[in-house]
Amino acid sequence: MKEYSAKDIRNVVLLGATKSGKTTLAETMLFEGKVIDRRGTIEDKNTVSDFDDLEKLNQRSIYATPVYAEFQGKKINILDAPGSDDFIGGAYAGFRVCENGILVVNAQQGIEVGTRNALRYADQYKLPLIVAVNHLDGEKADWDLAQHALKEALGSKYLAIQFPTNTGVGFDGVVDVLTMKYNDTQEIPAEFADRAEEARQALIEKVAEFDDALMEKFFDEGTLSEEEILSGLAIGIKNREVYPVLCISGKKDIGVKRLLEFTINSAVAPEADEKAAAGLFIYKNNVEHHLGEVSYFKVMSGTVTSGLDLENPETGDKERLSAIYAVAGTKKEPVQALKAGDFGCAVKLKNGKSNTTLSAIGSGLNFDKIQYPAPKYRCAIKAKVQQDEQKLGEALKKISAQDPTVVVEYSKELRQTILSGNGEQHINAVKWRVNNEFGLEIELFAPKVPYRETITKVATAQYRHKKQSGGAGQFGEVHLLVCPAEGELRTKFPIDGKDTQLNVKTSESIDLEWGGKLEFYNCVVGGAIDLGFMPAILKGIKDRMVEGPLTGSYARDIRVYVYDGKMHPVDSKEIAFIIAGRNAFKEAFRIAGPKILEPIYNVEVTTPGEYQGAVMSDLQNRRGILGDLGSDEGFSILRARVPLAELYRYSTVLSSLTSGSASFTMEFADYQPVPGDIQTKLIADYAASEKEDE
Ligand SMILES: Nc1nc2c(ncn2[C@@H]2O[C@H](COP(=O)(O)OP(=O)(O)O)[C@@H](O)[C@H]2O)c(=O)[nH]1
Ligand SMILES: [Mg+2]
Repeated sequence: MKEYSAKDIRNVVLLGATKSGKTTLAETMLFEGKVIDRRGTIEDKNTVSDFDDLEKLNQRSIYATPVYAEFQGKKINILDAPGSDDFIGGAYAGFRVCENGILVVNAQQGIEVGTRNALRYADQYKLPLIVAVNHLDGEKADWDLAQHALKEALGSKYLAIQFPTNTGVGFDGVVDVLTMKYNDTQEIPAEFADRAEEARQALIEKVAEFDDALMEKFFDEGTLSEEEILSGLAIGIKNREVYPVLCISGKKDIGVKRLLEFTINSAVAPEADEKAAAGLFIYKNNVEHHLGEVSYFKVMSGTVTSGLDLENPETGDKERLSAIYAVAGTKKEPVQALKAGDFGCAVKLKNGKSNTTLSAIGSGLNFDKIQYPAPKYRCAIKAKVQQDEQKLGEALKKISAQDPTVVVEYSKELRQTILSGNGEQHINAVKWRVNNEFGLEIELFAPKVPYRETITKVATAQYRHKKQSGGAGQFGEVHLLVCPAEGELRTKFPIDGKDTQLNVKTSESIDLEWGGKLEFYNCVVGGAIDLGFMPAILKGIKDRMVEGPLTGSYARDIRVYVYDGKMHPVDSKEIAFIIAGRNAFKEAFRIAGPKILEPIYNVEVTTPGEYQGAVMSDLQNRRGILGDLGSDEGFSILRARVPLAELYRYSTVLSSLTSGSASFTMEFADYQPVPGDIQTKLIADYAASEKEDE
């Protein structure tokens, strides 16, 4: 392969709804770009792009796969991104490393949810777009309908470059009003001449708007030359003022060559300096048959050559690129050099994980990372057989290093491993990989909720620990009072029926690791307990707060006053006061109006207006408290405070409620008491599970 400079490179990410034909288009582009000499199909499971076992099994893209085409002396790097929100991580890589998007629209479906999502992402990531209306050969292809829907969705950015002369199974003609040719090289048939002329005029008027000089010329002469149209178009595309629309059938290889040519002429080239210090950014990492670990990168700066020594600027680790390749899916061609702006891969790197920079030693170059969306789906995971737990941990670590949208963490509090991802299908894909690639059987289930416990009233309790075992005995007695840790410090309480003034001798306020606090006051008079035993009593209380008396959850926001007790001159030891402190606390807690608190999340749902009612009532059924309602370009934005306990599988439910057209975010807000009936049930469940453990 020849070496390409940035001006001869175009990087595009294919976007669009699932099944709009992105992978098929990539295959045809490869074919037209002479990278392959035979086209595979989704049905035959032999496309260059969907080569992963899981992709073949599902007959759809799950990961972003880079391919390329060489055409008219230029190179187009194409990232075939998955269309569904469950696998959106791959598209995020595309937004980071591609200067352009090609939005594939299915003419049999019109504007789909996935199309709208892609348009939203393009806005968010300021990605210039070219629109390819595909499936024009499909039985149900309807150009008028597709065109109408596109005009509505793209608004003033809509700009027709082509129109089909027929659609459906016999589709075989495209008029191009930029080249003024029919099917690339032929004269436009007479019957379409007027329509072509009209569309060309609209095109010229539109592109004149993008540049003052062109506008002047257009006013003077009433037209623009081919070259001027192209230059205006390039400006409009780059500034995202226009989304040019072209017509294709990826499957029948109609219009694809012209789409490549259009991309070369009009899409944005990477801006990068091949003479600067070398630096590359790894946007994807994968384990592949026969190769091992493959790191896919974009050269961000300078020229990357095989044998080059680089470093990871974050760790200082050195890394030699023993070989580099140009990649088209499974096809990897060794090359000597790749220049700034180009795509490639390397194998078996030590620092080869996704989202890593490797740059010239000492250059300090470190490129912005891909900012993945926060996970939307959480579940607990465990190995079916206990002995596999360690292997499972290693497998998950590998999977999440390749796919950073898979997040794995062990929760000490819940004693569960929590697996999070973009959606239920995403998590199921992880399950499949763990099963098939690592040979482990696993179970996925609802994660426990991190409840908290606290008290609402004042209560006192005392406990005497006494043990006579042969020689030395154990003795400790603690009297204490508990109350909620809120408001001013109170020192006067009714104790045993009389008003008692407590004298605080020493105090300690502890910020608990799990949130909230414990305040501890020593108010013992007359040396009833030695000062030296106070830490033991405190330890006993803290131990009990780790496993709250109601449900075994962390306790928080409690004041404890130790106001009396007893010692024994010989048998009083630390252990005795730990036990006495723990039990006195438990007893007092039990009668102090204990409450279970649950985590509440701020949930924000963005949904097409038509589903607003359904989404709202579903949130209410989840005990959600609705907040203010907003709107944004036809979408409703609903905000609600919802208990975490009610949010398991929410992404799946929301998706089915709205045909996949809504998105949401969730963020921890605070802890609130659970309703009485739920508290009763949680306490009963905990008591039952404790019995089981005995
Ligand atoms: N009739 C027709 N079918 C197509 C076309 N492009 C793709 N398909 C079919 O549509 C389905 C989805 O295609 P695929 O390339 O996997 O879509 P992707 O999900 O966007 O990558 C497959 O069955 C393809 O054979 C096309 O231009 N015309
Ligand atoms: Mg695909």
